[in-house]
Amino acid sequence: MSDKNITSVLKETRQFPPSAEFVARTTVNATERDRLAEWAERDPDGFWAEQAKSLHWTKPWDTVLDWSNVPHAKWFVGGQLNASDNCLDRHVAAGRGNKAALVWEGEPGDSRTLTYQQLLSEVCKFANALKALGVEKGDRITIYMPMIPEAAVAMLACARIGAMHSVVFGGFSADAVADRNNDAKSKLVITADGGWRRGKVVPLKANVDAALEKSPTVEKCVVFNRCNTAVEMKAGRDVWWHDLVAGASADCPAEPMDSEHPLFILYTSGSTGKPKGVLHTTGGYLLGVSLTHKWVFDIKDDDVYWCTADVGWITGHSYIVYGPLCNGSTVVMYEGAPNQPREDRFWEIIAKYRVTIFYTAPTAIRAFIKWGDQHPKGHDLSSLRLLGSVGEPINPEAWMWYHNVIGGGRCPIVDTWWQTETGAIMISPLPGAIPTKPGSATKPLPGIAAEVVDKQGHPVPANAGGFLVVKRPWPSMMRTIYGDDERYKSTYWSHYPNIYFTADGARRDEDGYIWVMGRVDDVLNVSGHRLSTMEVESALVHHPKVAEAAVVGKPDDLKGEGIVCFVTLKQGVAPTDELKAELKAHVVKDIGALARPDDVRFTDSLPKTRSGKIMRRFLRDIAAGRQSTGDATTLEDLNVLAKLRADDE
Ligand code: 6R9
Repeated sequence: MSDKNITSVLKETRQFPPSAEFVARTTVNATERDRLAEWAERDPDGFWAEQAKSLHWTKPWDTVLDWSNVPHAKWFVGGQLNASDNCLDRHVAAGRGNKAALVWEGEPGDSRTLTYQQLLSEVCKFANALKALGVEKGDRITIYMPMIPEAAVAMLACARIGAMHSVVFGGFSADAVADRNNDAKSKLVITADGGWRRGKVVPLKANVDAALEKSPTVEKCVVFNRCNTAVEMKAGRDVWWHDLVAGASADCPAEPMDSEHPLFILYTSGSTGKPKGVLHTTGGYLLGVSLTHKWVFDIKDDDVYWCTADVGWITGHSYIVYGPLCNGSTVVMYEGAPNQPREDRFWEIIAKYRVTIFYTAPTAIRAFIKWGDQHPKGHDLSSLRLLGSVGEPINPEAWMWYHNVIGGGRCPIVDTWWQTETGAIMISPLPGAIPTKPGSATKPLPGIAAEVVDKQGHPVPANAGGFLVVKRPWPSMMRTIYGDDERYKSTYWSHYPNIYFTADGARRDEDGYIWVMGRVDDVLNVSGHRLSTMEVESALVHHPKVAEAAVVGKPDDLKGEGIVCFVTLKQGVAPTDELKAELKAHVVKDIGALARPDDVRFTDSLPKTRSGKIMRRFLRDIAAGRQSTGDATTLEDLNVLAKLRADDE
């Protein structure tokens, strides 16, 4: 844990109960919520067993939870199911094949709708194509795609045959793709020539070409033609998606998988070292995402649901693909940027498709506020009935703007707290069951034993700060870090015995509402994306002119946190502005554009403790332009601090 103080300065007293009209239609009202929460507390296994009946199992389970090998949970042991069958075949078999599954809009304005029947047939063809390429159950497949329906098709095709997908966000660099290929020992990469972003084509295939120079385990690469750009196709390795599926049969029965069969790996940043491959398995994950999607979004058959995340993040996995499709919902998917061609693109999409549920991130909301109310006000947003937020704490003022300007004062807001590791939403309002408070994710969902505790693991008194933990296993929890059980144990389970450590600080108010305050480790939250200060430091130190680097976050009105790098140079290297630009570009090449430093500052030395640890607390204060309040008695050389401050002036 870092030295960040967990103190909360938020004092927010406004409350917003759902309207009587919303409550009248809701799936889980206050009474039902209390009943579920009480049941889950009294009899967790019985509660989860009953919920799991909502999935289609080809073989029933024998044991609900096996927690004998802590912290590696096994859920619904002995049961078999297939995620792709649950997301597709089941709805088609129930006569809902003609319902729209994906309503997609490309950035240039092209659009496509795939019904459940059509999506099933695309998935089957592609699954057969993967089999023809030699993909087998248990193989790892990297997916590096733009936001097009084929990204979902590729994921579901893997699930259908039991291959584990590892989706890499399209904004990551070639080096980042190679690292993930190598860690997972991927056999195949699925990509596109490119994808549209802000009117330009992101060269995905060219990045893959560079990555594959350093990815010895990858044998084949499938390329979808999205943008009609010229790409190099390496003979014997690269194949076009359209050639593969042209001859493929649309008949590919979903293979029953054990409940604990791995469904996917998703890499995320931790406080140390390289990104971790968070592993999720089939039964528990699918239950977690479908149940929370149903409860939190109060989903009805006629809803048009839009989550603006990218499938490269967990939010895209759980709330664009698996959760909503498992519930048979109509999902809007958009390829590009929110300000292309103009700043009203999202509102145009909501009006065009009559979106009823809209789920986005605080960083996007802050950008909308900056762009001005005229953009949403120029469109008919009356179809909206529920709004969601995810990725970072939402500032109360951004919440109020979202509520008034986008929600017209009538839509409940679900502020959903969860993580890549938790798989599904953990703390959130059930919109028809609880009054919301701007900035609070309210209470843990029924079945989720989240608490705020002190360093010893004791619950803290009302309004005191503490660490957010989860005291009981839950079905969609991660099972391990791929290939590194030890790191899984030490990262999440070594702070408190048998208790999951989230690395977030929080407080619980006098009504039992939880206010998440952000990370207590060295993980930054830049525009809702997780980045480790260590990763950025490693990238910098990797540059031949850099001796040492310390990276901290600083408050940023739009991005939440900006990246500030304190760099000491090797002897004889001149600290020039050109070098600053070069170092920023170097980080982008190593990790991706999402990690571009906002500020590089050269310094002769970094503030350290006597044992040589960099004192980030001071650097954070300097980066934010604050006076340090903390204790500097352990600082090795107080002059360093004075000098860094002087440099700042
Ligand atoms: C889903 C997702 C997880 C971290 C998490 C926390 C922050 C996410 C939040 C929130 C406050 C919310 N976070 N949702 N903080 N309120 N509603 O974002 O997963 O990318 O793994 O990030 O994001 O700090 O620990 P992931």
